[in-house]
Amino acid sequence: MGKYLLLGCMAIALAGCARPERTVTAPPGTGEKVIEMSAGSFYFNPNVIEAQQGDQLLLLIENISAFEHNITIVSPSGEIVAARDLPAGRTVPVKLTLTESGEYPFHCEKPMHPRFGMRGRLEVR
Ligand SMILES: [Cu+2]
Repeated sequence: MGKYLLLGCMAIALAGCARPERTVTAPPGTGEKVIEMSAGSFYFNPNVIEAQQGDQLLLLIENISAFEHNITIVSPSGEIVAARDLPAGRTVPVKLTLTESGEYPFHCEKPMHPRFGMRGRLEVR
């Protein structure tokens, strides 16, 4: 199954392996906002997170695959604000304060994984 997915992604790698967008919105209010995510081969779910400037997020990212992944999050001004490896089968907490508005792209740092679809973004208003 995973192998076929990999081959399928490789076949369309030049166009990028488009994944449907799965969006969640951080709840309103103050305090830490918990967003549960899963990381698989090769996707994040959700892959679009909507939040407000100033939000403090706690991303709980469960790697549901048998391979190590990673999440690297970049601020709108281009600074890496989080870079964490995600061991197979484990849940890794990632805390993040959204000091800027704009788009925070994120991806898995492992070779070729972003091209296979392992990326997403935080949209901060
Ligand atoms: Cu990965």
